[in-house]
Amino acid sequence: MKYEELSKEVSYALRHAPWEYELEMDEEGWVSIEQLLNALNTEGKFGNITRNDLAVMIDKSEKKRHEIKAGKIRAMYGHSIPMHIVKEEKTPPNKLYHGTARRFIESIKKNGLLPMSRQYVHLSADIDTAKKVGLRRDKSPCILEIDSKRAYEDGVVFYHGNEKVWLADKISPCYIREL
Ligand code: HQG
Repeated sequence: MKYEELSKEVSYALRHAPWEYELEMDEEGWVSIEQLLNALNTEGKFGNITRNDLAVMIDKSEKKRHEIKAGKIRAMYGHSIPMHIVKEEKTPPNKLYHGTARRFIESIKKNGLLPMSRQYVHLSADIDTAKKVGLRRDKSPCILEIDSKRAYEDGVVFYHGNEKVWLADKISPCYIREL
């Protein structure tokens, strides 16, 4: 089983295009595993996938992107679908980080961090994770430090993605420092 490819397709379905797979998604992003398996197995690209394959896919992944509960599966972050996905509000750690490309810095310093094509701004719990995120777009990425404690005290809402990923609606330039 090609778990990495499967994970990419599941992310695509759950983050960006549930309608292409005829999935009914609730407001927290959960869909029925049965519906997802039906769609994937009708497509047939991965052979006959089982519930266990999805569990192994999650287990083998280097990032915790999906979770399974009570016959349902969801993406933990990354959504771009029009329907708003409700995330759990949570007190952030004092500092969070964001890795990005050098070419975006001028705009970020002026406009702050914006969700762009996703529903939330994605922040990293540590510098190493932020660096990996930034490397997707630039071989020498910039790391931004977010004063999440002060932002939170000022009323900015943070949401939990997974143990490494935090979400926010928008981060104003006054909370951002380039490392
Ligand atoms: C940038 C991956 C100009 C922002 C990762 C980023 C993450 C601005 C890009 C998750 C801007 C959006 C999300 C502004 C933000 N002006 N550029 N005002 N505000 N940007 O992919 O955070 O592997 O939507 O810096 O690891 O890179 O898929 O967000 O470069 O956790 O599981 O606009 O996706 O996870 O890019 O990545 P993205 P991201 P997975």
